[in-house]
Formats: sequence, structure tokens, C-alpha cells
Amino acid sequence: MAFVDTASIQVKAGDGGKGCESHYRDLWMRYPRADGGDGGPGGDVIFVADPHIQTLLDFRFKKHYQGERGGHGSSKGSTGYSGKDVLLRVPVGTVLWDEGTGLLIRDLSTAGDQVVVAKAGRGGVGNIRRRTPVPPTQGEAKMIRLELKLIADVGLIGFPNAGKSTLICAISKVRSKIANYPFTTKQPVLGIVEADMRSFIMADLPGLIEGAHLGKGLGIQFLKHAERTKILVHIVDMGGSEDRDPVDDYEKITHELEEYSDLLAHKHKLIVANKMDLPDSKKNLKRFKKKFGSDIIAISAQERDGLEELVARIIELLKTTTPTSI
Ligand SMILES: Nc1nc2c(ncn2[C@@H]2O[C@H](COP(=O)(O)OP(=O)(O)OP(=O)(O)O)[C@@H](O)[C@H]2O)c(=O)[nH]1
Ligand SMILES: [Mg+2]
Repeated sequence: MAFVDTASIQVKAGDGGKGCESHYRDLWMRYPRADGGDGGPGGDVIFVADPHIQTLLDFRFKKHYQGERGGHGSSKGSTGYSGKDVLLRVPVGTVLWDEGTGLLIRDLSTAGDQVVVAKAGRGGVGNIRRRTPVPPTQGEAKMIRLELKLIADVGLIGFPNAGKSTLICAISKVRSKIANYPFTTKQPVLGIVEADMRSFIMADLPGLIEGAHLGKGLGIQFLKHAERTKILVHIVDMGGSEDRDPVDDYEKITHELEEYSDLLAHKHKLIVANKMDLPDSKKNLKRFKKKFGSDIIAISAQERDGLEELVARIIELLKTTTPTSI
């Protein structure tokens, strides 16, 4: 998907400083005394998940990161200084991979999560502690791949052909395939909707059908995706195209969400009545409102009617919604 942000970088932790080999002697001493101090440890390379960072853009420009080398030991038993760590701040949700081994290092899924990806070298031991100084070790070097899956703020759900793709195409720059047959959309498509100096990410999800929670249609995989969004926008074909009954459609999808998980059942939702340009839509909407209340936004995605109000309502709802799951 186009919205996976990635970057590859090279990291190298700081080497340890050398242990010192030195001897002290003065006029009154018969034998010199060993007084070489230890080298200091190098600096680690550490990743931390920071909620104030949104993208991996910085890592596209700067590709090498190096922890500081530890200071060398010196005479009079002085230990070298510790090299400074490199702290790399990444967005929450960044997944780190070791490119050399192909193994997962860590999924930094919670703000404040930290992981040392390259361990610093130890300082060498000076001759004050050992007859022959022990050499320092080197800091680890690795190629790290960073991956960030952008999570949509809003998920579009509804029966196939309800007009989800038509809507996302009308309010964002994304092009999602529109056609008058079920399951036109087979993969989630993410688009950025901008209005009022604000923006949010909307996901056009494949249509749901009865039994989706059991894996029917393209169901389960995308219900999982819907779980990660902040709010859901439920699109109902109010025109009742192809002899569908909007009330029945709405109840079926709601049932699927409830069966799938509590999280989906209780997620904030906006109900959108689409295809209000079709002849039966007004009559259907009246019946629909009697059953499910009047807080329903009526639009025609095709005629681009009512879209401003819908976007404004989404923005307003996003302001007051804290994510239930990330
Ligand atoms: N009359 C009318 N037709 C619409 C409207 N919105 C969408 N359609 C038509 O409904 C059909 C299905 O639209 P899509 O946007 O592909 O529907 P979808 O919900 O994305 O369908 P899937 O991807 O299969 O789940 C297309 O022929 C659209 O032109 C509308 O507001 N009015
Ligand atoms: Mg579609």
C-alpha cells in the first residue's frame, strides 16, 4: 500500500575507549607502579517511540547514525568518559527490522517504547587492574529497516456497491476503482481528506456481506483493519438499488460488526445515507430514521451533494474521539 512509510539506515554504536598502560614512578620508588585507567564504554544506538513525530521523513535524508566512542583511560588511574548514546525518535507504530538477518527487532507500538538496536563496545581495561591491558570491544554495526504503517482515522464500511469508493474519490485525491458490481474494491485504499486547515486519513475498505465475521466475502481481514481506525463511517445505499432494503442492509452490517468484536461494535460511527439522488431514497430515509433515529447524514456521493457537511462532521467527531485501539 502506498501509505507504508519506510526507510533504511545504518547504525553503529560507539567503540569502547582504550585502557591505558602507564607506570608511575618517582625518585623514592624502587619499582614503578601501574596506574593506567580503564577506557570508557561507547554510546548505544537507541530508538524511542515519540507521539510527536508523524513520519519517517528525517531518515530518508540522514542515513548514518553513530554512537560516540568512549574516552581512553589515562594515567593516574583515570577512567575514560562514557560515549554519548544516539537517541533516534520515531513515530509510534514504527516496526524495526534487522536487514542483515531479516529478523524483527521490535514493534514500537506504544509511546515511550525504547529499544537498543546497537550495543556499544566495552571500554578496555587499564593496567591498574590487570597486568596486561585488555583491549576495548567494538560497538555493534547494523543496517536497520524502519516501517511505519499509517493508520486511517476513518474507515468506510458498508455493503458492496453502497458507494464507498465513489465517496472517497469525491473528497480526496485518491483514485479508488468504482464500478457497479460487488467487491470492486479488493484492498484498502487510503486517501487524505483535507478541509478547514485540517486533514485526516480515510480508508476505503472492501464491502462487507452477511457472514463477513466468519470470513465470507473479503470480510475478516478488513474488519481487522477497521478495528485500527478511530471512527467508522457506515455508508448505506438509501436508493435501495438492486432491490435492496436499506434498513435490512444496515442491520446486517451492524450485526456483523457486533459478532466480530466488541471493539468494532462500540466504535464511534456516523451513519451516511448515500444515493439520495435516486427516486426511492427520500421515502426510504424517512422509514430508516424512524427506526434508527435522525442523526443520519444524507448525501449523494455521485452528485457531490452533502459532502461538505459530512467532512465537517467527521472532523468534529475526530476531535473528540480518542483512539480505542492502535
Ligand atoms: N445514483 C447514485 N449512484 C451512486 C452513488 N454513489 C455511488 N454510486 C454508484 O454505485 C455503484 C457502486 O459504487 P462504488 O463506489 O464502486 O461502491 P463501493 O461501495 O465502493 O463498492 P465495493 O467496492 O464493491 O464494496 C457505482 O456504479 C457508482 O457509480 C450516488 O450517490 N448516486
Ligand atoms: Mg469500492
